[in-house]
Amino acid sequence: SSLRVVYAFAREMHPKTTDVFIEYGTAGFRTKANLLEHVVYRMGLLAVLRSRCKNGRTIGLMITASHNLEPDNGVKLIDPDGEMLEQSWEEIATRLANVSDNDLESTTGEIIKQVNADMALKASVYIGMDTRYTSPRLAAAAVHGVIALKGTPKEFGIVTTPILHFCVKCRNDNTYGTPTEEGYYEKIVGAFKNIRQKLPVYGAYSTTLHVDGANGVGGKKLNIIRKSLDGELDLVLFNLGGNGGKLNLNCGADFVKVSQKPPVGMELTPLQRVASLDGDGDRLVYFYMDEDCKNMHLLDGDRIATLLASFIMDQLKACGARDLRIGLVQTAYANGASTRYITDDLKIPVTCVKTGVKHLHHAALSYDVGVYFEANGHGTVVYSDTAKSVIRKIALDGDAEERKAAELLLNFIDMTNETVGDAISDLFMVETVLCARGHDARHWYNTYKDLPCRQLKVTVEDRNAISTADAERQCTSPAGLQARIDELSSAYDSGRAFLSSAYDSGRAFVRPSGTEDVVRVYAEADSQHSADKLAAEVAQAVY
Ligand code: 16G
Ligand code: ZN
Repeated sequence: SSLRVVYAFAREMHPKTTDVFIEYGTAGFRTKANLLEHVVYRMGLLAVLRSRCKNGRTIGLMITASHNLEPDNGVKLIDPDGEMLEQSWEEIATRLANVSDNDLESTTGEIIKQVNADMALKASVYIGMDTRYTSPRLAAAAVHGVIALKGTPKEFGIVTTPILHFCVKCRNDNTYGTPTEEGYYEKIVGAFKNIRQKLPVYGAYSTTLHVDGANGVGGKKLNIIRKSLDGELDLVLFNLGGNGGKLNLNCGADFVKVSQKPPVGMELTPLQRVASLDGDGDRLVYFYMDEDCKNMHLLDGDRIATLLASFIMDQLKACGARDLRIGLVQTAYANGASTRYITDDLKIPVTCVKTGVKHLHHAALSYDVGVYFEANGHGTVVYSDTAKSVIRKIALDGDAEERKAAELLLNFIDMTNETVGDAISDLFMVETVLCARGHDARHWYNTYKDLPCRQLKVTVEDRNAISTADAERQCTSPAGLQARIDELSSAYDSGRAFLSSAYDSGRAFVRPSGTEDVVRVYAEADSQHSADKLAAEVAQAVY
């Protein structure tokens, strides 16, 4: 049959050259780029099957390894509404990626039966890639995979991961926008400019923003956007990939968050607000240097979440939409001080879920307005249909003040990439809130004080010997480990006197990484010394 030819072609063009087992993890497949060609080809095949299972709706395929260094690469699939691939398909993806070339044909046949894909249907796959030098070759392998099963590929070239998510969503739901990079700018940047034209610049807010582009795709896109901002925001861009700057190397959101150091390749100015993106533009953190440029103050995902949630809540009050339920979603990595601030001061309910964007996104959908962020800077806001229609109605029938707040909210919603965390969209949201409040980075930083914390990683024989429950806050195996963690933690002070719950010891947890062969340890206490010590003790207990 013609499929025979397809599989023979795969063997020739994208042969499996390694026996190393590879798994579709929290963020798709990710490893050294030279081990990925057959995997990406097969994901091209799988994307076609997924599209057919979704009645021919468009599926996304993104080539990126996000914040990893240049030699790595990866691939992940995007479902029709712009969300991550449904979990039950991760196993299928893993199976297809690991079969031998000889078994590829029969395994594909079995999968077609298993998922009940109607091979007579059309299939459409949107393909994007980041700036890595290995990406074009992998994107070509994806295209071959899609064509092999008679799907229609459309290549977007170099785009941020969130731009591709946005385009997939728009292609399947044309009320969301136009499925092109230009359509994305039109909607997101257009909404930002609409708001800013109505907001006076006042107080401590300055329109100058420095940006660390991580030498990746996000900075490049901001450079395109910069020219159309009409002075509403003065972007000064660094780490755009020129001058020998290496992707994510000592720069970018992950480096800044984990090392708590400013990125290389930037001119550091005292008190200047800086936004740091990751390599594929789906994470954002801010920071500023103190007066003498010695200490860095980090404004991470927890800070962005609290800033956005408090602002949106104020606007909901101002437009009289009191029945809409706003909620915030975090993971165990959220700083305890942020959780305390949200529950006790903002009085917004918080849900804690497992690490990984899909878990946060899913939990956020249960609110009318769901704000979700990982501490590492990945997050966004999602709005229910009810929320959107209530706000639209107020924008028409409210009194003058209510209409004004509702109109601002409608623009704010348009500025949001609701499909996934998006550094560019988040950056415009943060700038809107700071401008509306006349605040600089110091005001923002002083809303609450972070608890000292420490992260460590431990290499063990088998990281999967560790299992967790309660959103990774409890360790259920090996036996006795949780009791030991409790015992160690209770020797420290929390430093965070909750109004709502009487938490008074230090806090620590362990979990197996979903992206590296390590166990991660997190500890938090009332001083840096205590946090460091607790983390070291827990790491010892794991080892
Ligand atoms: C992936 C996840 C990210 C998570 C990280 C944790 C997505 C798109 N990305 O990068 O959300 O924070 O993994 O890594 O889900 P870890 O399991 O190695 O700690
Ligand atoms: Zn990323």
